[in-house]
Amino acid sequence: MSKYYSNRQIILSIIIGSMCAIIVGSGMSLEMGRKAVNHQVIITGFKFVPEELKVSIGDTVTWINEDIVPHNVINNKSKGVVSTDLLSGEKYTFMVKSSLTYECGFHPSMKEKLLVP
Ligand SMILES: [Cu+2]
Repeated sequence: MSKYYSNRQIILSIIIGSMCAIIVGSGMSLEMGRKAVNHQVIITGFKFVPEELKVSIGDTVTWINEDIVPHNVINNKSKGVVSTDLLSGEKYTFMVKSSLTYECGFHPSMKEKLLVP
């Protein structure tokens, strides 16, 4: 009886172990299949250029302020602060976690849309 259970436990652990290996292996191959990309958004003339960007989760976006006035980046919905205040010539890099619209906390008419397909 105890031998039966120990054999059964061995078989179960082999099956579970194999399933875990398959899941981890497929996840790793997906990760290895693509490289994170850095996208640059120039802030100029009170606009984010480009105003709309197709990105993938894990990519980074660098906002570069080329205006002479400060700008920043906040979450359009939550109004949570994403970047530091960017003085002229300063930049800030952010890692994409989802599709979102951003805006400038000082100038809410400035919008930046990051689209994750
Ligand atoms: Cu601004």
